[in-house]
Amino acid sequence: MPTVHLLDYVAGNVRSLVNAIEKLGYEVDWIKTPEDVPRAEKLILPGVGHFGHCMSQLAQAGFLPAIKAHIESGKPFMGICVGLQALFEGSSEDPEVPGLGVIKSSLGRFDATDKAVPHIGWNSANTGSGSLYDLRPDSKYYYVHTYREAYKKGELESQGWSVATGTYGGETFVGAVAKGNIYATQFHPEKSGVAGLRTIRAFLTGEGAKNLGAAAPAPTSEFKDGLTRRVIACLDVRTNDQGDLVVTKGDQYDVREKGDERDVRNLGKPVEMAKKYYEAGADEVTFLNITSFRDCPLADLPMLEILRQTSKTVFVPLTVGGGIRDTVDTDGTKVSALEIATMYFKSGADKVSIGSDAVLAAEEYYSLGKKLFGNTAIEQISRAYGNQAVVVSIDPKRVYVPNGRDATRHATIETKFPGPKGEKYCWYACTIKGGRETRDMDVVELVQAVEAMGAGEILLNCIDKDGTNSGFDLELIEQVKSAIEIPVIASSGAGVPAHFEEVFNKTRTDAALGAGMFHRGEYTVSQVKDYLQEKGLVVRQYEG
Ligand code: 1PR
Repeated sequence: MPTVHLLDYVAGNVRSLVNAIEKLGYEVDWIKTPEDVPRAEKLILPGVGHFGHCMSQLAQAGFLPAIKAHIESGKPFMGICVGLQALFEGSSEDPEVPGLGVIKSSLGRFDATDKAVPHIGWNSANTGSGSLYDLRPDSKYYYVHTYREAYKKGELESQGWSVATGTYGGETFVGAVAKGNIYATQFHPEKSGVAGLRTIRAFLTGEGAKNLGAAAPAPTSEFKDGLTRRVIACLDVRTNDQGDLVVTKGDQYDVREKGDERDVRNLGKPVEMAKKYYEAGADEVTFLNITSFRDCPLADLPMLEILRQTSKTVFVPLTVGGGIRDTVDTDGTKVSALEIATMYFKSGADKVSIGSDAVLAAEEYYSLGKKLFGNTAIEQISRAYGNQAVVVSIDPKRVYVPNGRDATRHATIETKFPGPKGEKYCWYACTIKGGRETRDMDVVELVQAVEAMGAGEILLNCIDKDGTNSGFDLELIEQVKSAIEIPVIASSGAGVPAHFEEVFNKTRTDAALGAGMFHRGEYTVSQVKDYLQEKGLVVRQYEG
């Protein structure tokens, strides 16, 4: 098997990259010291998280001269995400720390006044008329980043670089660069489905370098630039009464059948269903271990195995949630939330989702006068793996009040759907333990606290809407979107493709998630995508 060398400097969750490389028939060999770098023929520098942190780690371990020497020797080099950013002179994310300076320019932050930041999702990498490592105009690639190289026509080209760009809001940014044997992508090719595997292959085989600048394929009439509307499939997973790990789905969080037996609703096997959704075009797959608060997560090996198996065949981002908090193992050993998250990342997760623990952490945050001490699960995991790796999953419930602000200290909205006694106002109370316990905290308080702690994204469920097939709670989504900068995934209530169109057109949500309608086979993800496309929204279609 041909070998590719991956630089190991504790860059985080690189399992997906290894899986993608192996899928393409290559073997991964790790470079663990600077002295090992010269033996690499093809070297990949993966990177997630913070620019300054990555560069300092590389510098402290003495890697920088060895990487520069590899690049200067003309041997194949690929940088991914922060691995691309490392090629620049610096980044405003950490102005004190220099980059490699191979590209004479510096990165800045996306402007958040007109859009969610970080930029998360599937966007283009337009190469213009010239070929660039088999990037295609009709393909979309998975990005997740806060800092970017703003594209200024001709600037990098005058230094000999070929450039692919994406657009986000009003900004055009650099999505990939190449010069001879040097190739770097701001997006994650290992998480970009077939299109991503194709560009990694172009690097590995050397075809990309050989064809650089040749005529590129022209876009088809379907081509639409910019970020797509993300459609996510969610699998609630739990052990049923027979001890099997199954995909289930509740109605307002009740996952038991209605008959006398009250069996846990069994809708299929997690690994098979995830693959099916990937092949139908799901932009991400989320697994929620919905009874984690009862079990010890360390004993929960089947969930880790689900991730290991899924990540070998599903090349889009995988999120896992349930039980991510400081805990005590069955043998009495203390295990931190960070250690549990690490186990999930090593098994193939790209993001972890935190539910109950986020609410408790937010309560503490307010009780201590909005001070951060760096010790919550959100802070620890986002510090180690980057904000983009931490999703906070919220299970809110409507609380109706007769007359708005006067009736409660909580953030109320005037609702078009009055309560049982005709109440015209409501607020959304956060719950923990899968909706079993309601806390005196509203969604606005929660999302603002977790954003301050370093959460990168919000998975916004709604207990009132869950499993109802009646559409998303648009009022809730708008209230949350108005309160924060980080992206929001709308969840709960999707029953037909039109509900996805509605949530994208009537709210500013960044993504939308469905569960029951897909599990019951009423609609496929690809039918939802086709519908959105017909209505003029930009989507990514699965490339077989
Ligand atoms: O609190 O950190 O251990 O995490 C537990 C996780 O499990 C949380 O993310 C919580 O949302 C989830 N959870 C707990 N109990 C349930 C339950 O259903 N009994 N499921 C549960 C949450 C909601 C969505 C669902 C959407 C879309 N499920 O994931 O998929 O509502 O459904 P629909 O499209 O069919 O309407 P922790």
